[in-house]
Amino acid sequence: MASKVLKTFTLKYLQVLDENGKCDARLMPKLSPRQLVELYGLMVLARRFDEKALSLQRQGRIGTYASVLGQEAAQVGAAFALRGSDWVFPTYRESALLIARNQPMARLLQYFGGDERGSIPPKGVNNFPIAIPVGTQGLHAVGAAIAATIQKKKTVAVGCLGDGASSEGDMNEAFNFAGVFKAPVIFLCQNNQWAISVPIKQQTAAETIAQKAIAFGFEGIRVDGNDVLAVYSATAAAVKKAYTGKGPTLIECYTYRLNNHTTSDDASKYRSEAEVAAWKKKDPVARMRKFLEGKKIWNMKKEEELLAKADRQVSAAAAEYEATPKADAGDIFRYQYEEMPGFLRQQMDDYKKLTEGN
Ligand SMILES: Cc1ncc(C[n+]2csc(CCOP(=O)(O)OP(=O)(O)O)c2C)c(N)n1
Ligand SMILES: [Mg+2]
Repeated sequence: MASKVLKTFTLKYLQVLDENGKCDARLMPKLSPRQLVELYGLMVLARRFDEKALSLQRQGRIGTYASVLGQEAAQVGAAFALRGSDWVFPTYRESALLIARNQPMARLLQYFGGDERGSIPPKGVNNFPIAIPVGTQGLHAVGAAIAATIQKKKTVAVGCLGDGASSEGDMNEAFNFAGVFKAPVIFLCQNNQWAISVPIKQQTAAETIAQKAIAFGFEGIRVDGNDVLAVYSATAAAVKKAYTGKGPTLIECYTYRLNNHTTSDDASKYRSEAEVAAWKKKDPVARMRKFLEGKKIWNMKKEEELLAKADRQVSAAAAEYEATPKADAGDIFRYQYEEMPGFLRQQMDDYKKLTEGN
């Protein structure tokens, strides 16, 4: 008989910038002043896009939209560590990630306007189409990562997930496959504390999401998801690991969804104003701005120029979207059967009548 400790585990947490924009110089990633400003610019652009998308939805010009407010650092920081040839598998809440991955903003609006052609990535950039089913992105990413290994390509695949998605069977199967096959994959989890109205405490009894990786035999790390430099650093390390055959990483970005779940939700029904106010103080964009100002590479004039430029870019994207001919509504019904059955034709005709003129 024996009673002994077989294994003990530790879990890393990474924060480079604190809430006041003060950095820990020892943890600072090697980025030039130009790159630091670029990171900030991308977060600002994503935030302006988000505001525009919400307003277009209110005007009935796009469909349901999932705001990225508060999660810009988690997405921009991760994207910045990737190459165009790496694969990303986004959920519906990845506008900032996709903008930082050069997905044209007009196409993002087109997608949220119900037109799948908006999913087409720019040449040479492997952005997979947004998938709405929660938890599917992990399996897609692992599949792509294993395929890349077979093809001997130096590629990492990033599967996006939320705290809610970490409970899905699909995602846990993806973790398992990734571990067993040492797949060059990164699970980029944005723990934004809520899965619609389900808080993290009801989602899992685990203290962190990062620790779930340990059970599957690979590394998990929690980072301050409102710190763009921490997310960049952790992702860059995970990319390096994947490229050198050392397998998967689960990165838990500890962050917060400042807005409603989507434009169809009212979060004030299930969470307190005090909670939201506390997280507003940790704003990722303001934090990076303070850091840049502290380094004397940012000032009011540069800020004004950046905001004006972002507004111009977003307005141009909205205008381009509005000027793009709408998809034929019948496309929803086509391509399912070689010959369209009568009941589907009837639905198509009814739908067309309903949407005519819109
Ligand atoms: C398989 C599946 N089940 C349920 C839904 C409905 N649904 C949409 S978003 C969501 C919550 C997801 O929460 P989380 O993974 O934390 O992502 P977040 O929305 O917070 O970014 C649910 C249950 C869905 N889209 N797909
Ligand atoms: Mg969530």
